[in-house]
Amino acid sequence: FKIADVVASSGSMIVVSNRLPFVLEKNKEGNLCRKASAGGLVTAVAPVVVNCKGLWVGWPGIHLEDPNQPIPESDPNDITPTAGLKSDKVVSVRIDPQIFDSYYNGCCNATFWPLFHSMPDRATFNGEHWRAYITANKEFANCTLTALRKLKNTENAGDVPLIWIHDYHLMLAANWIRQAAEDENISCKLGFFLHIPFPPWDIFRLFPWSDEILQGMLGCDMIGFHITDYCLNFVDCCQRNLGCRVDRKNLLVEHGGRTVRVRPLPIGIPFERFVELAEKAPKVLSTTQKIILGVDRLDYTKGLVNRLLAFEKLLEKHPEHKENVSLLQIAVPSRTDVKEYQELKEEMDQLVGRINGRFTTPNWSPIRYIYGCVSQNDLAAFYRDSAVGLVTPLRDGMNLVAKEFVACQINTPPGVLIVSPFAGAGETMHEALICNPYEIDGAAEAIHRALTMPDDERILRMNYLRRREKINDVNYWTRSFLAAMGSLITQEDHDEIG
Ligand code: ADQ
Repeated sequence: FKIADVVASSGSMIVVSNRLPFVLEKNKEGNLCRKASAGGLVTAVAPVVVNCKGLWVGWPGIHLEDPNQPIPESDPNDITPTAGLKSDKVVSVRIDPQIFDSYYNGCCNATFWPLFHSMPDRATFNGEHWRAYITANKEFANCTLTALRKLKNTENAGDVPLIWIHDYHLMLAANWIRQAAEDENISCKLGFFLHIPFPPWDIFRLFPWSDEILQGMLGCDMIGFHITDYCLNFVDCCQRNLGCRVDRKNLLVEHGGRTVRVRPLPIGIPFERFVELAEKAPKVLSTTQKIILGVDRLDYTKGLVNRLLAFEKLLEKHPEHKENVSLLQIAVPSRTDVKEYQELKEEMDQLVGRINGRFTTPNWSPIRYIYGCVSQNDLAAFYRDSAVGLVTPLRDGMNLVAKEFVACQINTPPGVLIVSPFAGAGETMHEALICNPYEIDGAAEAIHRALTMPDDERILRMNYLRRREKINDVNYWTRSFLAAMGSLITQEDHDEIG
């Protein structure tokens, strides 16, 4: 088949994620309405769900008082990919607010997030949070089973539906879905994708209920991670925790009489959309200085403190950059009700103040710090007009900012990407400058090298980076997932069926 022609999943599809692809809000009149999400994942997956008349199971972003309250249809002016997702294709999961808090803020964000990013000292281990995680996952599994039964009784009845579960919030659901579906004689294929790293065994086993996590995930037929390292970590944990027979070369795990496939499926971005944005976006930076750009959620995994220290070191060691470069750091507020995130914000505010206080002259400030969201247009203009893209997480599943920066480099000469080896993107974007964010001197030197890189080297590196991301875009990722599940259908097949 021609991979570019693939349009849909061969059967119907149920996507399960913590959040629905839109959130519900109350408007001024007190009526519920949808607010679209613009993330790459939604852009890529929503059209496939719409095309194959599939369903999306997730939490709607607010705790609805009336459990029977219907989901509103999309606004007629909505042009986002989720607009085609009719309300009867959306299954909204309702969870008791207290349980939800322990599940989401507790187990997901205070335990799995730091642990899976190999930062065990930041992780809390709490039995109540774990029990809430089990309860929430059961609820997601029950809602998915309801959706599955619904599909069985519709026009798609002959299909083997594909259930695609996303991320660390839902690592237990697959096994329960599989068991209940088998009991009721409903066929389905189960796939899982983890958007964050899967840690090495020595870290993973710190979680007191780690066996249950593996058993939950092994309910799937196929499990996808961004890169091979995470796949190998997972396979290793299955062998050492559960004693499974494994095949490291072919990434297979035997469990409960079944063979589960494990696959590296590095996520991409909607490349052409970012190119278009970069072509159209008006200039927002009016400056003669070269801009070094950082764009991140304000999260301790993103290495923001180390980045500011590296920039300070650059100005110390290479004073010729003073008044000629500025660091533009955009930090998106994230998990603002969690203490650690509030402390990080404090630390950033102080550090920015200290460095600016130290170096600012009447005509120049070294750091411009935006704490907030920016529009997609402005984001594309920032990416396009920066000389250096600085992506230096301490640990990151993939990192889409690195890819979006590259897509927007349409000017000649282009900018230079610096990326941490501890991000999935560092594994795949070989022509970027690689910099270890833990070593401040080395990171400062990497920035200096980027700022002084000859044009022909910039062009060569960026050409290769752009070519790879253009081919391996987010649609390619979705198709690769469907292919790995054996659920791929080409344009030709589609026409025949149609
Ligand atoms: P995140 O940790 O959220 O994702 P990342 O991959 O960098 O991290 O994605 C952030 C997204 O937010 C980007 O698409 C970016 O454009 C957007 N964004 C950032 N700042 C913004 C701003 N100020 N205004 C508007 N938009 C902004 C998790 C994992 C990653 C993995 C992704 C996808 O942690 O490692 O790459 O999922 O699998």
